[in-house]
Amino acid sequence: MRPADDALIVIDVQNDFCPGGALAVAGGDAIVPGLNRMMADAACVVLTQDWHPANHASFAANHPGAAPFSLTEMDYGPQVLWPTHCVQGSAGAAFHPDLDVARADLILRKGFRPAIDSYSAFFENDRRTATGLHGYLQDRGLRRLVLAGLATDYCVAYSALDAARLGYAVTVRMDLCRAIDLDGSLARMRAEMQAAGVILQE
Ligand code: VGL
Ligand code: ZN
Repeated sequence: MRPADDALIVIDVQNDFCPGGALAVAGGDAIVPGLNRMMADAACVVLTQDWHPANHASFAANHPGAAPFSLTEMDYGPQVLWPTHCVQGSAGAAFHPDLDVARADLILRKGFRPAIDSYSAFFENDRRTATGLHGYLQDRGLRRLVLAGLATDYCVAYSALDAARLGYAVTVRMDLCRAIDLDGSLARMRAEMQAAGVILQE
């Protein structure tokens, strides 16, 4: 058994991030059996779900002439424009069918405000608008976090960096993550996580 103050945060294991999905991450589905085994032992399990309205500002389709995976400038800084993905209530936004969703204590949805993206499970991309997860974990007295899921270099890394900044002891199970790796993003985010004191468990 894990110590009672450990929480497992499973990031965005949704159909659109798995092979065949709208923003497929190579091997995204391969981590599901390992995640299910980890969840079985965890003192607390939180699942996050990317959950965008159709008019979401992170979708290239909502920026006439913009190509998917190009960069734009938002009020809060640079933002990648993604293929339309994880639209609220769609099949792509559903969890991978083999993920043991019944084991979750909390399902946290993020990215539902049309004008702002939310990679991190803690703060939206302005780094100030809170999702409420910190309050939940604090109320339960959970100080040590294990993170896994999709994608390593976006939602997992941003969550890990925010968690470290908030004072949690953070481990990322790299073997139970898969990356998008856009323009060197994986190497960059690995380095940022290490510099922030996040333990990367290969
Ligand atoms: C994610 C890009 C856009 C992720 C979510 O889950 O890593 N990446 N939305
Ligand atoms: Zn998204």
